[in-house]
Amino acid sequence: MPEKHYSTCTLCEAMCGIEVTTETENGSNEILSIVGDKNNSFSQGHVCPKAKALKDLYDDEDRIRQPLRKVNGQWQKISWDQAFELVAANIHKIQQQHGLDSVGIYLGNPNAHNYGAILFGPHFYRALKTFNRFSATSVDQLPHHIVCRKLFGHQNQIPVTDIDNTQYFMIIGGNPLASNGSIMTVPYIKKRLKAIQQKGGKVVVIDPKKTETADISSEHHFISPGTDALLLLAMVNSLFSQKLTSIERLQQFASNLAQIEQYVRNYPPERVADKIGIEAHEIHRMVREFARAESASCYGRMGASVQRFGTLTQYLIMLFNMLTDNLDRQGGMMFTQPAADYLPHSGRGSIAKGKSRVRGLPSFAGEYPVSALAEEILTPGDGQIKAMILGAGNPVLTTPNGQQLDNAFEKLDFVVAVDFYITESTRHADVIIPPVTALERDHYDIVFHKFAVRNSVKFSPAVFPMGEDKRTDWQIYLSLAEHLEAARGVLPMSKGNDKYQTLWQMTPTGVVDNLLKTGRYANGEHNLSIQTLLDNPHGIDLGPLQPNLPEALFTVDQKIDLCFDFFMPDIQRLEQFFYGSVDSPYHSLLLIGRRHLKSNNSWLHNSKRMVKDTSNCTAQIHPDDAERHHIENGDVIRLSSRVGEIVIDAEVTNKVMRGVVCVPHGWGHDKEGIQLQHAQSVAGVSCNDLTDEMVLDELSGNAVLNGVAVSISKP
Ligand SMILES: Nc1nc2c(c(=O)[nH]1)N[C@H]1C(S)=C(S)[C@@H](COP(=O)(O)OP(=O)(O)OC[C@H]3O[C@@H](n4cnc5c(=O)[nH]c(N)nc54)[C@H](O)[C@@H]3O)O[C@H]1N2
Ligand SMILES: Nc1nc2c(c(=O)[nH]1)N[C@H]1C(S)=C(S)[C@@H](COP(=O)(O)OP(=O)(O)OC[C@H]3O[C@@H](n4cnc5c(=O)[nH]c(N)nc54)[C@H](O)[C@@H]3O)O[C@H]1N2
Ligand code: SF4
Ligand SMILES: [Mo]
Repeated sequence: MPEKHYSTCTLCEAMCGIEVTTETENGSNEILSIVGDKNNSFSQGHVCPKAKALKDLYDDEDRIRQPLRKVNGQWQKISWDQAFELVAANIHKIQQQHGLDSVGIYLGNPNAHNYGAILFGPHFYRALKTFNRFSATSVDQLPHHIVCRKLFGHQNQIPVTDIDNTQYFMIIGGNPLASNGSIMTVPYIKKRLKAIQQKGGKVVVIDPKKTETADISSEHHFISPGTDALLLLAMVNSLFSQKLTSIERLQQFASNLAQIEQYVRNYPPERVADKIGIEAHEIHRMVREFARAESASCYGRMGASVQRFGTLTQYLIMLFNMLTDNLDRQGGMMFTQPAADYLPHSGRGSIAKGKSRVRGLPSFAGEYPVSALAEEILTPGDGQIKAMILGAGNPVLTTPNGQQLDNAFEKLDFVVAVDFYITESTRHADVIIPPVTALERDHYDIVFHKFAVRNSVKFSPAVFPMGEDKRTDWQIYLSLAEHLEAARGVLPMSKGNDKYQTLWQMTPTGVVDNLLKTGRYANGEHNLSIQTLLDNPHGIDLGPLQPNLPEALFTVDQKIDLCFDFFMPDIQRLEQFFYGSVDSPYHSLLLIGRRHLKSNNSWLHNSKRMVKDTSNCTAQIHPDDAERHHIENGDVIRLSSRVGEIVIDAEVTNKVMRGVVCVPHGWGHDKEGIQLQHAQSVAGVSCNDLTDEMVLDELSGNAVLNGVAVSISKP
C-alpha cells in the first residue's frame, strides 16, 4: 500500500514542503513520487525540479551505504565500530606525534541543512581540540556574519527582506530564480517578485549578467564585477547630497548615523560611474526612488559578498537600508523570529581571535579562511596539518585554487570523510563514513527558519525508518567524539560515560523540543513542541515578520554599533585598488559564477534527471569580446589565471556584460578514483582551478570567486 509522508526538501534554503509517496514491499523501500505539498503552510505546494533529485540520491547505486577503508588503494567494507576506532586511533596518534593542530577539519554546505550535524557535530569538533577549522562559510556568507556580528551583536542575527510587503526590492548579486534565494528563505520567489510589481512596486537587479531574475525584474543594470562597494558608496553619497536620508526612528538605536556622510564624501556617483558601468544620473534616480518608496529593501548576496570588497559592500548595504529607514520596518529588512531560536545559545562570533599559521589570516567564529587550507597542509613546521576530516564538503571543486588543494590532500597522512559519495575530495580519504540521506532522518530547519521571509515552523519525521545498520551525521559525530576521547584515555569506553549517555538520550530532536518549549511561541495559541509539530505535518504559519528592535540586538548596550573603526578603513584599500597609482593586474576578462536550477554546488551531477550533458558548463562571453578574440559560439577556448587554466566551450551571449566571462562552479568530475558514474560521463571543468587563493576580501578573509582576472586564448 502506498503511503504519503509530509517532509521538507533539504537541498536549498527555500524549505519547500514535499509530499513523498512510498511503498514498502518485502522490507525494501521505494519512493514512488515527490511533489510539492500543497497544504504546506510556508511553501504552499511550490517545489523546483531538484525536489525529485531526493529520490535519485536515495536510489543512487554509487552512493556509499557502509563505512569503507582504503587498503593499498582498494576500498574495503568495514563495520561502524571498526571505522570509529580506526579514525580515533589515527587522529590520536597523529595529534600525539605532531600536536593537536595537526588535524584539520573542513565542513561543507549540506551541514547547514542538517540539524543533527549543526547541533551535535560540535561535540566532535570540540573534542578534536584543533584550531585548524575551515568551512564553506569563507567561500560564501562570511561577510554577512561579520557585518551582523559587529552591528547587531550576533553573527546570525541577519535581517531578511520582508518580501511580501516591500514596494522596492533591490537585488545586488543574487539570482534567486536559479538559487531559490539565499539568506532569504523564500519559496515561490518568482510569484513573489511578480506580486511586488503587480502592486505597483519595483524589482531592480544589479548584476554583471542579465539573469533569469533580471529577466522578470522591472529594471536591470549591468555592473562591472567587484565594483559594488563603489556603487554603494555612491548610493549613500547620493542619499546625503539629495537630502533623502530618514534617520529619526533608527537614531535611537544608532545615534551616529548622520556621521556616515563624512566617510562617503569622496564618492559621488559622477566619480565612480565609469568604473562600475552605471551612469551617475541612473544612480541618483535609483536612490531617489528607493528612498521615496513606501518601503524598500536592498539585498546583496553571493555576487556582492564573494568578491574583493564583499564585507565593505555588505556593510554599506546595511547602512543604506538604515539611512532610508528600512531596517526593522514592514517591507524593509527585518529580523525573523524563529520558534526554536538557537541564537541565544550559540557563539556570537569572535572576530580575529586567532591568526592562521602561515599567512596570518584572521579567524572568525573559530574558523580560518579556507583559502589558507592548502598552505597549512603544504608548509612544514609546528602546527602543520597532517590529517583532515571532510564533513559534507567538496573543497577540491568548491574553493579557490582547487587543484592545489587536491595536490595538498594527496600529501596528508590520514583523511576521514563523513560523506556518502567518493568525490574529487573524498577520494583522498583513508576512511569514509557514510550517513543516511535526507529522507531517512528527522529534519528540522534550525538554520533556515531563522532566515525565512515569514515566521513559520515545521518538523519532518524521517520518511523511512533508519535500519540498525545505518547512521545519521549526528550519530557519526557523537561516536567519533566518544571514541576519540576514549583513545586519549579521557573516557574509558567500557565503563560508559555520563556526558555521552546524556547526549545520546538527548538527541538533536530533544534539543529542538526544548528550544520550542522555551521559545517565543511556547505558550498560548501555538503551544509549540515537537509533539505539536508532529500533529501538524504541513507546518504551522506563525505570521508575517514583526518589528523586533531593540530585542533583536545582542550588543551589550542594546544599541546598533556602527563600528566605523572596523569597516571604514577598508575604503582606503578600495581607493588604492580603483584609483591608486599601481595598475591593477592586467586582465582581458573578469570571471564570475552562475548557478543552474538543476545543479547544487558540486553535487547532484550524478542524477541523470538533473544533468543530461555538459551543456550547462560553458564559458559565457559577450559577442564583442568574442569578436575581439576571434571566438565563435561553441568554440573550445582556454581561460587562464595566475593559478591555472581550464579548457571549456564558449557560449557567446549578450546576457553577460562586456569584459565578463561567466562559468558555473562544481564541475570537473574527471579525476581518477571517484565513484560517480554519471557525473564522470558529463564531467565538465572546475572554474575553481582559476580562482586564486591569494586574493581575498581582506577585511574578512573571504575568498574572491567573482571578479577574478582571467585571460582568454584558443587552445
Ligand atoms: N567559483 C565558485 N565557487 C563556489 C561558489 C561559487 O558561486 N563560485 N559557491 C560557493 C558556495 S556558496 C558554497 S556553499 C560552496 C559549497 O561547497 P562545499 O560545501 O564544499 O561543496 P558541496 O558541493 O556543497 O559538497 C557537498 C558534499 O556533501 C555531501 N553531502 C550531501 N549531503 C550530505 C549529508 O547530509 N551529510 C554528509 N555528511 N554529506 C553530505 C555530498 O556528497 C558532497 O560530497 O561552494 C562555493 N564555491
Ligand atoms: N540551483 C541551485 N541553487 C542553489 C545553489 C546551487 O548551487 N544551485 N547553491 C546554494 C548556495 S550554497 C548558495 S550560497 C545560494 C546562492 O544564491 P545567490 O546568491 O542567489 O547565488 P547565484 O545564483 O550564484 O547569484 C549570484 C549572482 O551574482 C552575480 N554576480 C557575480 N559577480 C558579481 C558582482 O561583482 N557584483 C554583482 N552585483 N553581482 C555579481 C552573478 O552573475 C549571479 O547572478 O544558492 C543556493 N541555491
Ligand atoms: S526550491 Fe527546490 S531545491 Fe530548494 S527547497 Fe524547494 S524544492 Fe528543494
Ligand atoms: Mo553557499
